[in-house]
Amino acid sequence: MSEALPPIDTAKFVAAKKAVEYVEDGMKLGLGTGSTAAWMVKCLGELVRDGLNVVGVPTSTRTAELARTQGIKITTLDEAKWLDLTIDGADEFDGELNLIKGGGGALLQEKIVATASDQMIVISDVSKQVDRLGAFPLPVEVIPFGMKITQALIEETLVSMDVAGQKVTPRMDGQALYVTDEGNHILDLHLQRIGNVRQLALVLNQIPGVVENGLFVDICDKVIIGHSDGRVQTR
Ligand code: ABF
Repeated sequence: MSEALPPIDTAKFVAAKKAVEYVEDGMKLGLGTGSTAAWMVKCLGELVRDGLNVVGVPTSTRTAELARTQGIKITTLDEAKWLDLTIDGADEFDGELNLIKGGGGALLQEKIVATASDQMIVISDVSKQVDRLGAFPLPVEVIPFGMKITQALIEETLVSMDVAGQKVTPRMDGQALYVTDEGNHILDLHLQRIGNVRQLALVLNQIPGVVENGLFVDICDKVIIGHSDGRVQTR
């Protein structure tokens, strides 16, 4: 299957294939969002068609649709109550397994689902591995009401924390503001480099209007890194 794929997809596929080896019969699973997570849902679908019994909680409408087409049973997080394992992609990960997520716009459900899981495995190609988070714009989900004020408060906060870069841009979907599955918008924080990830994650969430930020600190347990030559590393 991987031989016919473009190199980047081979890397994503082999990471996804390795990750589903951690899935056991009877597990309740968090199903991530994005192109890497989509490979995982497809790999999981194959296992389900071979008799594996699992139930999945999708982190977006996109993933829910894909899971359904793969024949994977899905439910809500409230129905599942707690999950054994979440497998998801990321936009960046560092040596301490802190993540930036939300480039795909699903960070809120992704963070709730990952936090409600015994274990979170991130699957990624090697390009997302960084020494320090921040080159990828940090997504922050905000409610539509007073969004410009929320943006100004975020900008002030970044200045006071002396975070590099500090450009904040509303995410667009064509001519319109991007709308998340929860009916919110996303501000992308162009920071270049985040010094204190833990502190920034806490401070951002204290700003009124901010629903959640895309920094995942102390949530990820393992990263499976796929390479375009088919090699897989685990951190
Ligand atoms: C989700 O999908 C997101 O948190 C992240 O933004 C994105 C990664 O997408 P891809 O796997 O397509 O690079 O995991």
